[in-house]
Amino acid sequence: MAYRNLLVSDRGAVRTITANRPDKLNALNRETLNELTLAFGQAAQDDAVRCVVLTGAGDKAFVAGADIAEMNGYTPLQGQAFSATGQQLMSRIERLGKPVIARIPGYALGGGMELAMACHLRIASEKARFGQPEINLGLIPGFGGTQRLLRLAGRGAALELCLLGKQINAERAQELGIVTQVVAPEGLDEAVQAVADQLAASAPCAAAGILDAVLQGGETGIDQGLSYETQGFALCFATEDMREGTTAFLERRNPEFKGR
Ligand code: CO8
Repeated sequence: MAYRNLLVSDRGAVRTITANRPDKLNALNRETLNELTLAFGQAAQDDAVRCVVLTGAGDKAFVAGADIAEMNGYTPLQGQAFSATGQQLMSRIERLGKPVIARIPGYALGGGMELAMACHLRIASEKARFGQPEINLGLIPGFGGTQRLLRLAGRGAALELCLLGKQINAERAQELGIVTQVVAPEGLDEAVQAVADQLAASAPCAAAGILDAVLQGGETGIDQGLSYETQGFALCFATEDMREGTTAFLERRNPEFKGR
């Protein structure tokens, strides 16, 4: 499928989706949000895709936020619809059932930081900058930022970043638990590729079970969360991959997971 604002490519079982508006620092307009929703829907349905990398074109930005020029003319109802579309996209990514890595070369601001936080792992260049600057525009985060930042980094960091609207560097973002790994700009692709390859080679049922237990189970009480874990654990016993993983351990060899 051809997109106007995205690039999509496959390398083995790793699909890379790139927001491709570099002249606007990959800002999310309505069309880009809709295309991302379609692209993630396709990635979810394609069994050959085991891991998704989400990034932005160029080395200056991951995504510098929602498109401010487009939002400037919105009515409240359009703002509500835009927020709902964005939140649906973020939930679709978070609940994809396959690991999603955000590759962050530069700015991840506002809706861009929210997009990165909807991914499961975040690998950033030392040059990356993070922030929720919506308050400087008379806005609040509208793509789930208040909730995901709270869960990732706690109430203190969520209030500090959202109320002060300031930017933080990648090192600080890592200290706060927002970023998984920080690397030199020239090492970003190699680092992302290594993690993506590892995830793509893992057992999909196990990866899906972990995502489900942590993300869905984690939003419930401890008993229900543990029940999510038990269900996911039990389901693995129905897979060839679980037999392969345990047999490979006993035979002292590396497992070869087939996604069955
Ligand atoms: N929207 C639209 N255009 C943008 C955006 C954006 N968020 N960010 C950058 N651009 C454009 C600039 O307008 C400029 O375009 P042009 O060349 O046509 O003038 C181009 O990208 C390059 O940007 P700059 O010249 O500003 O580059 P600098 O290196 O000088 O600065 C910054 C880089 C610091 C990243 C700066 O561009 C900036 O501050 N951008 C805005 C960051 C921001 O405030 N993001 C939050 C937006 S609000 C949001 O995301 C809310 C999400 C929830 C929405 C809920 C819906 C209701």
